[in-house]
Amino acid sequence: MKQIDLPSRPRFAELPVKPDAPPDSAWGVFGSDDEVGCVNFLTPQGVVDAARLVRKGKVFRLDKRINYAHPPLFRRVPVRHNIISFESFGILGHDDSLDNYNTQEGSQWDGLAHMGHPRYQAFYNGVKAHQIKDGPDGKLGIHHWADRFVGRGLLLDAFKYRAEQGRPLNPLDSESYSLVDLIGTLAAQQVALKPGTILLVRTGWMQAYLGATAEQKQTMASVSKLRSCGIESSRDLMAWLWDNRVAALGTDCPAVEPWPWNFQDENALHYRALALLGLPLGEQFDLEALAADCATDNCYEFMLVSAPLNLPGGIASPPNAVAIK
Ligand code: UVW
Repeated sequence: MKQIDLPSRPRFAELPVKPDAPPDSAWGVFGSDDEVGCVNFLTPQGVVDAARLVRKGKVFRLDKRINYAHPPLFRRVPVRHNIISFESFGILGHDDSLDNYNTQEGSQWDGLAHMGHPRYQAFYNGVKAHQIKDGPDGKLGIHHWADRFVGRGLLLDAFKYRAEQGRPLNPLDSESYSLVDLIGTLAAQQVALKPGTILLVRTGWMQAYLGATAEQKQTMASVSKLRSCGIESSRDLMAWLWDNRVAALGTDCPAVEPWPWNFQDENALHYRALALLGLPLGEQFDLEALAADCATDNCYEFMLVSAPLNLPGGIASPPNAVAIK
């Protein structure tokens, strides 16, 4: 983790910084070989400042349990957990293994190798698909985040805000939270975005999913039948996130943006965030207990510690994240 001068970085309106880079892209801002994108906004000073947010010793796990979604979304295969006995060695003990573990089966960070841009046929910083797939230590791998994902976390309870505004949103429909909603939530919570914030937005999807019947969950596992709320995919949203030096955007919904999203649409949030800005996207986080606590003490900021898998060349990872207040 290196010290970077956050204010000296270009504003969104000044992007791109390289003549051959796509519009609205941060390619080259952190160097031509950079592989972590907006995670660069997490700095040593940010870690120290985040530690000062720990005041009452409460820890909130932000990942759902593995296999929480039954069946998993997006046709991902359930994990099989095997417990292996040491009996044959004459020892009372076990180890275990996981079969079919898809790093995106549930709570997850999408890494920068998850989605490339359809027009430029490239991932963040111009990386090509073969650079990701060839070799055990592929470009943009999740292992680059293994010791970088610590800083100030901020929860925006947009679901609560919309309900309090008398404009409740159905999380199990393809409705959008707008940038105006997010700014309104910030104002209602009387908090500010600061450089190097890991921004978590509670959309209400996880709560609604957990309350659904087994039959509804079966339907939601179908890619074509799933309907989910999410955050709007607009240029203004990207400018707001970038200009505020947001390091990552996590949510409790399946795709950050509403599902279904149009893979042909070059303006989709996945392309704008992952491929152009290098902004990590978090999905299916469990923000329920954290949101309840924040509503109780009216403190929506905390230290966030996430230790993604140290998997060379990995595409995504369970966040292995805790919020500490
Ligand atoms: C897709 O959007 C296809 O995947 P995810 O939502 O897991 O990033």
